Amino acid sequence: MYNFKEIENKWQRVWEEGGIFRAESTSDKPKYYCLEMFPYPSGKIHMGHVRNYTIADCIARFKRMQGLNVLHPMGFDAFGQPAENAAIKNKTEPSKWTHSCIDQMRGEMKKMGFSYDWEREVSTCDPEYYRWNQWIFLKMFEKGLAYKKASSVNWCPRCETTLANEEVINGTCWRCSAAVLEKDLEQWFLKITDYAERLLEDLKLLTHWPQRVLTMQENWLGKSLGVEIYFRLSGKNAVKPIEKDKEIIPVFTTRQDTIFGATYIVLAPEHPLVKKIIQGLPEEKKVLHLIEKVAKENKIVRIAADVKKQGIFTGRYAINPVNNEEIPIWVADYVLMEYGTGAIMAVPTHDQRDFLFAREHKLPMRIVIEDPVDPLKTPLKMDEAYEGDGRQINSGHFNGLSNIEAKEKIADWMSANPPAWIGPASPKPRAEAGGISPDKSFLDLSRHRKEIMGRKTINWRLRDWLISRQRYWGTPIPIIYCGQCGIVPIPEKDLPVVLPGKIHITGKGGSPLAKVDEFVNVSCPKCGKPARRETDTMATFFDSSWYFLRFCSPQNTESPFDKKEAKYWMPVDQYIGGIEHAVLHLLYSRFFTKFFQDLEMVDFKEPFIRLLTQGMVLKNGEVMSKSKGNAVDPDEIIERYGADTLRLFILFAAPPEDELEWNTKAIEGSWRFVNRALRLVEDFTPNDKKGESSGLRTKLHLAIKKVTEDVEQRFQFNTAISAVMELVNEIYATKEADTQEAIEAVILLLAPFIPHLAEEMWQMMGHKTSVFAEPWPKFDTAAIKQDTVEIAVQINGKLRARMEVPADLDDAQLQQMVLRDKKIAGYLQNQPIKRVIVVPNKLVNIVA
Ligand code: ANZ
Ligand code: ZN
Repeated sequence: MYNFKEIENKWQRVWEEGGIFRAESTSDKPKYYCLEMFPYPSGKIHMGHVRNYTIADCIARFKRMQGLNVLHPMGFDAFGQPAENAAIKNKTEPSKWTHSCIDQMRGEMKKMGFSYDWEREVSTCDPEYYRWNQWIFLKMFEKGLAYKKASSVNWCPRCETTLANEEVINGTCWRCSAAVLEKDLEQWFLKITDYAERLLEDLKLLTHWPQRVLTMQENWLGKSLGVEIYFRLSGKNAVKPIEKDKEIIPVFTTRQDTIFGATYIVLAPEHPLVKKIIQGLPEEKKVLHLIEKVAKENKIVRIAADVKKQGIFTGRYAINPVNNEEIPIWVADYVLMEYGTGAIMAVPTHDQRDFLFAREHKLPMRIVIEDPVDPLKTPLKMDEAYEGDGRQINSGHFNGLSNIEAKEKIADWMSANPPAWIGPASPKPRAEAGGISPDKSFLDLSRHRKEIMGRKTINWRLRDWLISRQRYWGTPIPIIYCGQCGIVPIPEKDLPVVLPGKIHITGKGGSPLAKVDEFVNVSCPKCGKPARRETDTMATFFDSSWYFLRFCSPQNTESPFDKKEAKYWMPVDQYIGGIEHAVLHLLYSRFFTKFFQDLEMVDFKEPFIRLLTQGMVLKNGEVMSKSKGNAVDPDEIIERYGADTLRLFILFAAPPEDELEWNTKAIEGSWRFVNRALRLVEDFTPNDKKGESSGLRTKLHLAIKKVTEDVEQRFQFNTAISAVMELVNEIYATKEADTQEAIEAVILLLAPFIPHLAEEMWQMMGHKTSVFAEPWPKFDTAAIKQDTVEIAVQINGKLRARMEVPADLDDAQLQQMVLRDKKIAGYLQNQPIKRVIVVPNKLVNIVA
């Protein structure tokens, strides 16, 4: 039973006083930047944090011992809504509450003995931090990347704030789970879509990121190669004429191979054409009613696969440019205005959503891609759409081609040829079926769509990033509205725009800042006349999109970060955090990095070279969490066993990327091992058992090799620790020389895992300097080589085989090994064995 409290306290003090984790860019050692995702300061740290930071700390300490110049910083992602909720509940100011949470969390991290360079700590709610958010925003504004637009946004009625698409989970708010609505508001956006191509392309550089994160990023960007096809509004049923240039309806499709199977068109309810084409028709009222209804529905819900689609016929028709076919125009909620052109051609036979919709509304269908498995089907016999590949049928001169080939051919044909209502390169309009007007004058009004059926386009799923929040506890957006000058950016010299204190937060009725007159009323920086400040604050994801750069020069007062320092430390060599940030935080950080690259503030493309996403901590198979009531408080474990035992347990229980099941017994096991290792040192007397040695030395060097490789190549801490455990057993079991070398190696090998006790043991062995100033032990290849020997195997005195076997096996082990060998068994052919003669490390003779 060792006094972990005293020991851990002592070493934490020594580390702090010695400043041994201070990172300096002047070193000539190679740098290593180890970073974990900085936390929201909710107050206490939970087991998920402990796991995340223990993994990172182990890596940082290991790399330091390997001779690298390590930067391992920590800070706090300190803006955000919980501080406002706490303010309402406890009548404390958000800043007070946040700072006390930060103090508490920092204290808990120190108790865990994490090797942070605390001199670099940053908090995003510090004006010296968020002034640079404002600076970055202004740079983006200057480059046209920050802009304001009225838009229909996701609105959480409970939090009374807008949400980014990413913050809507299954139609509900990610924070409070209320059903999300739509609302029209003037909002600030960042034009991340300008970077879509680079964000996609550079995923190729991220060869040390988990594949699933790369896939999630790729899907989020959602690049689609397709064709914009120009349908034409038919005059049929028209009551009022519309502007000529509105007569073309572009639709976006990725399946131009199915163009001959389009049997109707669907416009998004928000499509500007809808209200125009229905004017005066009997359908008008019903259509308007649907538009109104859908406007209130959340978009993510609208397109969900398991939600029933609503739609209605407009009374009007469109003409397919490839065959002059007149098909009905519908309005339905499953088409969104934000994607593509806000209009689709529906192919019910080859698109499942269209299929269900067409069945429901008895719309016609036509098969145009033949299912090779079931070629004779008619649409009536289909029970679902055929979305696979096959030969083109019912597709004019493309019949017989594979659809994959046809996709290319059709795209090329469409972009080079006029629509069917003009006729192939014929200057003379010909009479056409279906009462279609031969009037072509409209074509001149839409020049880019002139005289072609369609053209290839690219569509992205990625939308611009909505950063406005109607919240208090965030970075004020540095903009002033002047009646005369319009939108005026705040001059750089006036930054930061500081949040006013003493504010009354109610959680209701929009932005709290809008109610603070002294904040709102300013004079225009341009003309000096009375003007108003923007009262929205920035989404907190803005804050965390560049903090890793701030850590390179946290006190810099000239710019967000010092260029030279960033050049030295960045990119982050190892980033560690939760999979929940796989899309947003990582995408935004990548976007900011590319923006800084364009400003020539950094000279690399990607911020994080390697990414490790640690697994969840579970208890009884469920994710440990306060709300589930199954959380184990790290503090309690530290009280009872000390931080080292907790660290060892966390690292030993599972590989970092796997889930970790909490196990009280296993903690006991770690506790026992820690004590057992300590006893080894306590019992050691310097000059016992000198002499030439053998087995232990080999095992020692094998262990060094295993631990080094497991940690370095795969972060397999669990197998590394178990190798040290075996080595400790060996030392206990061996009564020979080399124990000093072995014990000291054990201490060094354990140092990244149980740093406090390792220091203590190192001192007990008579050393005066920190164990973390020691180089990581190197293995001796010669010592390992001795580990195997070649033996001869004879049967009845005749040499039958030579075998490589571990050295120093005892007779029984050696005999067993030889008899199990396939080749030997082949010679023996089940003959009864009379006797086996063993000469250790040399020979086995079988008498059969
Ligand atoms: C005809 C078609 C036939 C389609 C077929 C699919 C299969 P991605 O890959 O996501 O880009 N689409 C286009 N714009 C839309 C909108 N605003 N709202 C809802 N759906 C829209 O998907 C492209 C496909 O999504 C397009 O290709 C279109 O349906 C639909 F057998 O066009 B397709
Ligand atoms: Zn002005």
